[in-house]
Amino acid sequence: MRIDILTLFPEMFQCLMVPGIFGRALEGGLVKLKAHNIRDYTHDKHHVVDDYAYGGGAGMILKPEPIFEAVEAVKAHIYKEEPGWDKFVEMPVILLTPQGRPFSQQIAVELSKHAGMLLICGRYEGVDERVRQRLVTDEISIGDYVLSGGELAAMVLVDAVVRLLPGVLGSEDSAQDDSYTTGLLEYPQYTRPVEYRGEMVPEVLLSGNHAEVDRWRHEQAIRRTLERRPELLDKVELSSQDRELVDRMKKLNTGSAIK
Ligand code: 6GU
Repeated sequence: MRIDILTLFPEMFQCLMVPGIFGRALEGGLVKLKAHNIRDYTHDKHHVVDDYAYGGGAGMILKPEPIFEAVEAVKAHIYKEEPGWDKFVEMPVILLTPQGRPFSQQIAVELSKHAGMLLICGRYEGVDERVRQRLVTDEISIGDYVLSGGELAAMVLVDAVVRLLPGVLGSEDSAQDDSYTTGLLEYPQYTRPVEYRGEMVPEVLLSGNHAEVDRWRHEQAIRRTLERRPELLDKVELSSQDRELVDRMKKLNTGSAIK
């Protein structure tokens, strides 16, 4: 996948180049990531990218011209450089903004199917509305809190998407069992030692009985989801047995507190 990011702070994306899952994907050529400076697409002497809001008010607004020109230049460059790409290859152009639709695993899965995406990092104070009207195909927010710019949000999105690409995760850390892929939160995990500061690893995990282990984990995942994120249970498909389990847990009132 090819990922192009338009930002006023391209250096921020250097931090993705560290060793790890993402770094491996970059090095192995599974992902090509380029951060472009919007400022490079200005034409005036002072490289001005923002201006006062019409109608008044505090906060500077990102001007439309450098963003339009940056998107057009980057697209033209991609069509030239990437074999098989042209303007008919659908490429999402995503504005990262608190006003966007809430990011989710489902959106990450959708985006991971594209050959490329172009991310525009907005600034909290605002982006000229014509960028929304004429340039972007999607607007995404990563949660209900305010960041000073879209850069960190873009990194969150990029990480969630890239780890879904075929070949990025080894078989040992498959994305298949992820919370939010199964629709349930993860069950509790333990490693050695078997006793630590008086706390024991649950007996069943030491038993070697895989069917029992699977059953325990599944129950724990349901319990944890019920306790912490009950609203997720409404969206996931559960067997009638699991539904009964949930009802029993609710009756025992274990659903009220995080344990
Ligand atoms: Cl995408 N941008 C900013 N500035 N703040 C956010 C956000 C994005 N998502 C949550 N908060």
